[in-house]
This record gives sequence, structure tokens and C-alpha cells, in this order.
Amino acid sequence: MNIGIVCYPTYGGSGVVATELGKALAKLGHKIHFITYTQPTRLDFFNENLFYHEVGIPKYPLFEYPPYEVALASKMVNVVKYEKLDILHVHYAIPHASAAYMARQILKTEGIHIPVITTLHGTDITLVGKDVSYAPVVTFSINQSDGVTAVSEDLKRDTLEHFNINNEIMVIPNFIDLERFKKQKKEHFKKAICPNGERLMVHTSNFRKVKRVQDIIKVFVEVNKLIPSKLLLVGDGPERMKMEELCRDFEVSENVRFLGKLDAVEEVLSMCDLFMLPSEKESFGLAALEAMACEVPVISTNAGGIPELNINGVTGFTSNVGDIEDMIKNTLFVLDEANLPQFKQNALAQAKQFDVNKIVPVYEHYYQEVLSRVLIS
Ligand code: GMT
Repeated sequence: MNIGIVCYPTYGGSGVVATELGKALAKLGHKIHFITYTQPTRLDFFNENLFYHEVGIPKYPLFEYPPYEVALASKMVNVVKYEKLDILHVHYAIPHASAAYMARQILKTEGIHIPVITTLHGTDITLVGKDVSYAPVVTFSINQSDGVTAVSEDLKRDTLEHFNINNEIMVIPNFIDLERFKKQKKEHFKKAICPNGERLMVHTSNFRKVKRVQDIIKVFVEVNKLIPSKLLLVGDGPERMKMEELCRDFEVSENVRFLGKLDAVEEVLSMCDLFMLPSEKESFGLAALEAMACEVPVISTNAGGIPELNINGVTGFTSNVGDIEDMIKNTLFVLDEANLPQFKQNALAQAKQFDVNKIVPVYEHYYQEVLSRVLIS
């Protein structure tokens, strides 16, 4: 198939999933055309089936806000026509689904019928999409898509609850490349960071408020009093400075390292004993899945779709949002040397349920189903 993929090309989970999906489909022989405003972060390897089309946004003094959605729709029209795409798969509803709707309508006037699939990732529904400034367009473009998928059962429920949806939503969970995300031998690094055999805790995110990084630091402060530990904070974002200050206030700075954005996150995860995800909202928790694939158990909240991934008492624990005491108790339990090996093993076993080789064929099958439905009608 000739497939167009539209996504945010940044470090965010939706862009990562879209790019990894494209790469996996290209390996299976499909021709994949990424349509984005810059090269996707994870588009880091060459394959003869991968193509990249940049959306140019011309500057004009009149535009205080350049009309990206219009430029994107025009680019979609262009790529569908000249690359003879069979299907357009847009990740994240805003503004990709509505731009795809516009492109599809334009193409229809030229006798070209392009099916559009929208994948909902979370914040496009749970945070941004619910805002009255966007909700009518989000509802309309979900209903107008030829196929809609959500990355967890919880996200599907949330979408149906908060929007007036008359379209079928298929749940296709996120996935992981177990060839890339696997425990690597990094003992020498671990020894450098934990010279006295300390436990190593980790968190990766874009440091937005919704991630509640402050809860990680509060848990770490207490755990470190009983089990000597170190904490790695990977990523960057609006809350980072505040979190650095918080570490100084708690006088734990020498045990906490802020590593910034990293490409080879799997190398860091390979050294770690525990991953923390205390998010207030999380449709899936891809970062936790990456950790689990590297045999790292997870202490998280029970928000959104996280419990579909992190099985309470098996691969780690889930607590109510903000329940620091419960997270401390659970962290101490998991880090106990009598329990840690089993949790690590369970984390890997659960990650295998989301193997890219199991999930990508589900997308392929879904594309075929949508294509035949649209071609019949
Ligand atoms: O929350 C993020 O880190 C970014 C966000 C995004 O929009 O890219 O991630 C969302 O999509 C990911 C991939 O499907 C999910 O794993 C994240 O759980 C989801 N984030 C939220 O729901 C807050």
C-alpha cells in the first residue's frame, strides 16, 4: 500500500508512535509518505520505502498566526495526487483530522477518493480537544473520518463520553520494538552513577504539569532515606526549572540528575531499577512501555489507560493521582531485593504483549478493512 502519515514530528508520544508505525510498515514493504512540518525525530534510518514531504508555511506580514492547517491540507492534496496514495493516516486530531477532511473534500472534486484514518492519542481528547475553542471541530472531524482508532480502551471511553461521536472507534494499543528496547549491558555506566550499589530510579517525559514530576521527587526523597537511591530525569519541558529548584529545596540535588532530551533512551533505561509515571492524565503511557521492555518495573498512577499497561501488583503498582504515601510504600516494596527480580521479569513479559510485530499487522488489517468499506460505498 501507499500510505500517507501525518503527525507531530517532535519527541511527543503521538509523533513517536506514528513514526515507528511508518518505519515498521516500510519494513513490511509498504511505501510510507510522512507529511510533517519538519523531519520526525524518530525518522532516523534509511529505507527505500520511506519518504518525507515537508509542509512549507509561507510567512506573510498579515499573518500573526500562519494558517498551518491550510498549508497542511494543501500538502496532503499534493502528495495524495502525485504519489498516488491509497490511504491517509493522521495521528492526533488537532489539526490533522480536520486538515485531512479538507484535503479529502478537495480531492473528491477531482474524482480522487482517499480514505482518512484518525488515531486519537490522548491530549487531543482529554486536554486540548475538550476545550470549547476546539471541541466542535474535533467532534466533526472524528465523525467524518473513514476510520478512527484510539490507543487504549480508556481513551475510547473518554472520547465517547465527552464528544457526540457516531463513528465506530477501534482500539489499537501502542507498541514497542523489542529489538531496540531491550536490556543492554550497561554495568559500567551504572557503577559510575551508583558507585555504592544504590538503586536507580528513572522518569522520562516532556515535563509538562500533567506529568506531576514533583510527585516523583517527593517519593524519591522518602525512599532514599530507607533505600539509598539515585534518580535520573530524562527529557525537558516547562516544569524542568521548577523541578530543579524543588530538588535543591529538598537537598537531594546530588542524587538527582537531569539528563535533558536523549535519543538513545533505551541505554539509560537498561541501567534502571524502577520507572515512575505519576501522571494526572495518560491515555497509554508509551514511556512506561519503553521502560518495561528494558525490564524496568513501573510505579504509576491509575489514570487513564495506564492500568491497561501497568498491571497493579504484577509489573509494578498503580496509585491514585497524588497519593504520595502509597507510591512510597509501593516503591519500597518493588525495590526490595526479594521482590525486584520478579517485577523485572513481569515487566518484560507484559511488554511482549505490545510487540510491534503483533500490533502493526492489526493496523495493516484495519487499513484493508477501511479501504474496502470506502471503495464499496
Ligand atoms: O503526554 C505526552 O507525553 C505527549 C502525548 C502526545 O500527544 O504525543 O502523548 C500521548 O500519546 C502517547 C502516544 O499514544 C501516549 O502514550 C500518552 O499517554 C499520551 N499522553 C497523554 O494522554 C497525556
